[in-house]
Amino acid sequence: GPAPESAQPALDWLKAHDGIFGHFINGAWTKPGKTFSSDNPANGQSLAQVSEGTAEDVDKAVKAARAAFKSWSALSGYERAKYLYAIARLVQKHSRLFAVLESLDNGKPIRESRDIDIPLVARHFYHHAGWAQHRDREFPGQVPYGVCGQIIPWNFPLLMLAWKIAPALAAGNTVVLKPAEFTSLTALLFAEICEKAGLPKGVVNIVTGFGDTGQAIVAHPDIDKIAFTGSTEVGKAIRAATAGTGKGLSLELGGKSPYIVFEDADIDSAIEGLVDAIWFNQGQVCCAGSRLLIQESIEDRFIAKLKKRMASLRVGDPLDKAIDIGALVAPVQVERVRDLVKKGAAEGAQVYEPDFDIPGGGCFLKPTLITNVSPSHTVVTEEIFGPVLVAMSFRTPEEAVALANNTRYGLAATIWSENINLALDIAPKIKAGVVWINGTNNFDAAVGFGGYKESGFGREGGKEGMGVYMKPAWEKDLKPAAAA
Ligand code: TXE
Repeated sequence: GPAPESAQPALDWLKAHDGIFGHFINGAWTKPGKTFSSDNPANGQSLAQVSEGTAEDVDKAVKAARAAFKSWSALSGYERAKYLYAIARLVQKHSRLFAVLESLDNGKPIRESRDIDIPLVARHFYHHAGWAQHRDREFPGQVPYGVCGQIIPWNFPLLMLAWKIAPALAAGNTVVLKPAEFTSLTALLFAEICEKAGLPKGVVNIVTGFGDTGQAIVAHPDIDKIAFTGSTEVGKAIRAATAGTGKGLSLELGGKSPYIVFEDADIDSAIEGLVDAIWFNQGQVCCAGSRLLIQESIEDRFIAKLKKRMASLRVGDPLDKAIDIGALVAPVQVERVRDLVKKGAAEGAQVYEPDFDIPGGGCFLKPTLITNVSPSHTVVTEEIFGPVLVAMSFRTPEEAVALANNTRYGLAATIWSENINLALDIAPKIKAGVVWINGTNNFDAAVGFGGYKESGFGREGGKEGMGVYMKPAWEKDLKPAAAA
């Protein structure tokens, strides 16, 4: 196969920073404080030391963002757009470095970081440069919140940063963003991009750290809005912590999305879609099609084909361009996934893994299929967030809808059928933020993405996503009591 992608550009960049990072606050790097290691999950080696953000660090960042808000929000939309365009172009210019750094830090296949994550990041900033200019016409009587605290997960580190920062800036807010502790590095590289783009100091502040740093952001009295993507558990805690404070809030949480295949589906396409739905990014995707619902009449044939396809998936070094599945983000995530699969087996499920070797010494797992389950089984109800598909069958479209909706989540769904009338009849009956028909994982910066039920609320992308960063002008001078 082709030679693996070279890690060198990323290693050189880390070396240029002596492998240790402070926070990016008010347009400058702070002196590193107490640090922790950011590891490469493919081999366990440390990539860099990253600082643990304290409440004082967060406070400094909020003060910088508050000071910057006045002039940033007073710029014309056209002027704000120029910065967003500049950021987009710089992300493209440094896309190889970003992609390699992302794959080293997160474990995702280089093909995905290079062809999906990083291009979508650039696309997101380009798209929102347009929104900066259309804001006042499309949102009459609305103003930006002010300072936004943004907390993001590790599964799409730079892309989740783009989903948060691009609309916030386009609307005229300033931000304090905390990347996930496993994957801080591309956020820190992004800080450099902001410098290169000439973004006024304090508009974007990056504070690294663990959950307690996130808590300090959520608790800070001078933050006007919190945006969070991560686990449902932490999302609930954040909602409780912000209740009654007057802070705005949007949450993008977990999922257990159904992938429904009807008997008249194009089976080969449905199987390729399924590979993308559940094995893309090692299954660490909030909208992963993790619950296969298959019509009983084709169940045996479909499962046999699926197993064959699973046996041809290649698990290996994330920088190897020929692999399909890289490393999970961290040992703790591997353990979480293994525990859930064990629980499934203990509850009587059948667990299938293809018979091939995977690399040792890293966070690698085989693609896994779980069958012989009932709706109450843990593996059916819980988000696994790993390369594990759970399959169940149905007889009628009504039963498919009932099974699809039998979840506390509501983020995404996929329907596969050659009968478009059937697909269009089913789609609106499924309570999910997005329903894909004969396709899956289709994202665009112009389309709002988000959930129902325990998958959260608020949308990211498009006009709906912009709306999440604006509030009625009459609220402008109202302050939460704690900040008054
Ligand atoms: O998430 P956390 P974890 C799900 C997935 C996964 C599970 C656990 O099922 O297996 O969550 O992952 C910060 N206040 N998803 O533990 O803890 C944290 O530092 C404020 C689905 O990594 O929610 C990180 O920056 N912030 C999800 C971010 O929250 C806190 C993606 C997410 O971490 C905090 C990730 C606190 N009390 C996990 N505690 C998706 N929807 O895509 C932690 N954080």
